[in-house]
Amino acid sequence: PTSSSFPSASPIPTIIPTQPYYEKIGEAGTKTLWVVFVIMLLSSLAFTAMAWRVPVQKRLFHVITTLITTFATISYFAMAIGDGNSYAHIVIKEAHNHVPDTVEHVFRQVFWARYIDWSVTTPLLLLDLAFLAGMDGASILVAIVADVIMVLTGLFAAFGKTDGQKWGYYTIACLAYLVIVYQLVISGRRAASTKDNSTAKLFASIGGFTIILWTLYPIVWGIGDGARKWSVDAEIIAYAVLDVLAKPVFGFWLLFAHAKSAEAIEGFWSHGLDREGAL
Ligand code: RET
Repeated sequence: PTSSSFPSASPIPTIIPTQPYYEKIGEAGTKTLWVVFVIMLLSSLAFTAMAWRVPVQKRLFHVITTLITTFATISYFAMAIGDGNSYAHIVIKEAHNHVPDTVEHVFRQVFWARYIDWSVTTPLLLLDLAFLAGMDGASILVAIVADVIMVLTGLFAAFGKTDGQKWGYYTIACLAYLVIVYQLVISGRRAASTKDNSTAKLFASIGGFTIILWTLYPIVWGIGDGARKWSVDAEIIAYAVLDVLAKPVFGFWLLFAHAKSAEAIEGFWSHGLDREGAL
C-alpha cells in the first residue's frame, strides 16, 4: 500500500507563531554570577574558620550559617557555568479571530537553580532567627512549611505561561510570605522578649533587617520575571545584591553579635560569682 491509501485525518488547525524572541543573560549577568560565587565561597570558608574557634556545643549558628553560604556557592557556580536555567514560554497573545490563527510569544530565561537554593537556604535562615529568639516548635514548623510553599509556588509562577498562571501562583507565594512575617513578628518577638536584653535587641534588629530584605525579593521578581520590565541581567544583579546581604552579611552580623552577647552574659555571671566569692 502506498501512503496515499491512508485517508488523511481532519486538517490540523494551524497556529502561525510570530518570530519568538529570547530574553537571556548577557556579559554583565555572567560576570555578576561569578563575582557572587567567589563571595559565597570565601564567606563559607570564613564561617568554617570561625566555627573551629568555638567549642562544638556552641557551633549551632556557625553550622547553619556555613550551610547557607555553601548552598549558595554551589547554586551560583551552577548558574555561572550556564547551568541551572531554562526558558519560560510566555504566551503574550493568541489571536483566533483570523485565519491563520497567530500566537505571539516570548522565551525568558529563568534560573531555577535559585529556587532550589532558596528551598534549602531560606528555611535555614529562618532556623537561625528561630533559635536566636527561642521560638516554639509549632511556630518554627509553620514558618518553615510556609517558606517551602512560598519558594515552590514562586518557581511555578516563574514558569507560568499566562498572566493568570503567573500571578495566580505569585499571589499564593505572597500569602505564604505573610505567614512567615507573622511568625517572625508575633511568635518570634514574643519568644525573644523572654530572653536577656541583648538577645531580644539583636533579634529585633536582625529580624527587622531580614523582613525588609526579604520583602524586596517579590518586588524584584514582579519587575523582572513578572512584568518583564527588567532585562535578565538587571534581575541577576538585583538578586546578587540581595543575596549577598541576606546570606554573608546576615551571617557575619549574627555570628559576631551573638558571640558578643554570649560573652557579655558569661562575663556577667562570672563577675557575679567573683563578687559572691569575695563576700
Ligand atoms: C518570590 C516570588 C513569589 C512571591 C515571593 C517571593 C519571595 C521570595 C523570597 C526569597 C528570599 C530569598 C533569600 C535568599 C537568600 O539569599 C519567590 C520571589 C514572596 C522572600 C533570603
